[in-house]
Amino acid sequence: MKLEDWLHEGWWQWREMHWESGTIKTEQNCGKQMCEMGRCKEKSYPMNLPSASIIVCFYNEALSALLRTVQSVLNRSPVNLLHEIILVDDNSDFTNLKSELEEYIQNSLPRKVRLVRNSEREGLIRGRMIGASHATGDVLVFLDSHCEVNEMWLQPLLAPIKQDRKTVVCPVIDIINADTLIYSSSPIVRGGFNWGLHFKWDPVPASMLNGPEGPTAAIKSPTMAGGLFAMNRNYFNELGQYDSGMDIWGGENLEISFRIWMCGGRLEIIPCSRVGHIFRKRRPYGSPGGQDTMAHNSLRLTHVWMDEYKEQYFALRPELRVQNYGDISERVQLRKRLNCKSFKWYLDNVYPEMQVIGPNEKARMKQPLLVNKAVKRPKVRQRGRIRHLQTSKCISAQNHPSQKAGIVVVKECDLSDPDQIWVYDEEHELILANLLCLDMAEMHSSDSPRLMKCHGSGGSQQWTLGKNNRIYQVSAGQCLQVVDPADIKGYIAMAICDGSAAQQWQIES
Ligand code: UD2
Ligand code: MN
Repeated sequence: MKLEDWLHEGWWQWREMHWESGTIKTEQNCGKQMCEMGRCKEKSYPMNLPSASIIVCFYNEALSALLRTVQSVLNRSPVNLLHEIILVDDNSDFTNLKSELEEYIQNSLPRKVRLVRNSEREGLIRGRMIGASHATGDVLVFLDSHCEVNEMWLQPLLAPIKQDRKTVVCPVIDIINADTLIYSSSPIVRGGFNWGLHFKWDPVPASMLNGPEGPTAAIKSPTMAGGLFAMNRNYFNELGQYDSGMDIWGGENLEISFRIWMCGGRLEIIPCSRVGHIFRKRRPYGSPGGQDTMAHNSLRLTHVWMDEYKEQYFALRPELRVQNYGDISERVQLRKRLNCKSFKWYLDNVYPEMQVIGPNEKARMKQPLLVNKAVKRPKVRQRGRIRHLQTSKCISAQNHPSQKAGIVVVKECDLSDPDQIWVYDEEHELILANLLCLDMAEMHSSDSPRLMKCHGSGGSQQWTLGKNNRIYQVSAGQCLQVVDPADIKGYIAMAICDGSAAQQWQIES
């Protein structure tokens, strides 16, 4: 498929998904606000926007994916705004990333594209800092090395930064399928996290989509996914770049998100800027010593930024209380010097949806919204068995539906068994046997969904039943699927939506 076909397919699919995500009330066939997304094309931007330095750090990336990233930026960014593209090779050992890449840049790409090589593996965090230190444009735009930027992607990112240098912006991250490399669009969601310090997607509060600009308005986001964002270069430096004590992969995205909000900036997702990213099923590389860098990096950010709320993390990861995380004094100094607000302030003002239970429960004012929700049960939309079309089996509790944290599996449908009856309600919850809610486990997105007490605040318990008979998990951005239709254990997991038979379900009332 040609680049242009991907693009158009992206726009259409995205409209459909937006419809389906259910965050928007629809009118007539197309849904007033969804149709209004076409208004992105009508938006105009100032001529004299700041110039952009694109930073792409890579380690053992497929040459084709790296070039798709670079080429799409060259093709789809106005020349006057594209100051340079800086590629940082994080000491890859793929042979075609050596002289072949150098020759390609030399012979086939404009001088704006530069290559910096790390003589040792630094990881993506220090790698980006190295890239940024070579940059001379007004704004830094970070991209992963397996992206395709869409048409008109850059101006919508630069305009809000021109208006306010302390605004940090992210495009909507569309999906490039890891097997077919086809580009398709994502619904509009925003960034959150859980107490395991994993990033997650949250639905956007309807009030944010209902302003005069409709769904094309910038959306305040508590966190960023990490890979794709734009930030004024001087502001990046003033705000302390990244924590250079963080290794290889993980955690830096929450760290910079907390830091931006707590130290006087703001973070937004810009619905009119769209960049595709290849979401891989697993990370194709490890860390040099095999260490869990996500835990190391999360520990550092916990100790610097989370105040007493670090107890939330340790309640889930007690073994990390005693783990060494290196010297953080410089980052603690930075927080003082920038006069940053408390983590409690962040939770109360930027992420009030975050639930605090256990250690810090009393310290924090309960959100009245959540209290109300718990009292009133939402209306039932559908009631019945959920059948997996391919195997003709039904979603059931692995053990008993009253067992908290028990997983669900598919079993033979039993029409006389009330324990296989689900309720789908107007809050998008799926409740089994009138007892517990289907919930995406807090810890790892690859875990099976579980039955948990209904909390009434969406997120991990919010599901939509949509096109291709799929069951879509809004915060994970993934679909429910049977792991192996031939396996009698009937395990269910979350996976990237691909419309396959393993992901098709039906509620039978
Ligand atoms: C997400 C982010 C990623 C980063 C990560 C947390 C998106 C789309 N991606 O994971 O940018 O914030 O969360 O840390 O939001 N790389 C190196 N050296 C290394 C390892 C990785 O240069 O030692 C490069 C890699 O080639 C890629 C980038 O860093 O270009 C991000 O790595 P990833 O794609 O494996 O991360 P991803 O998308 O799973
Ligand atoms: Mn990536």
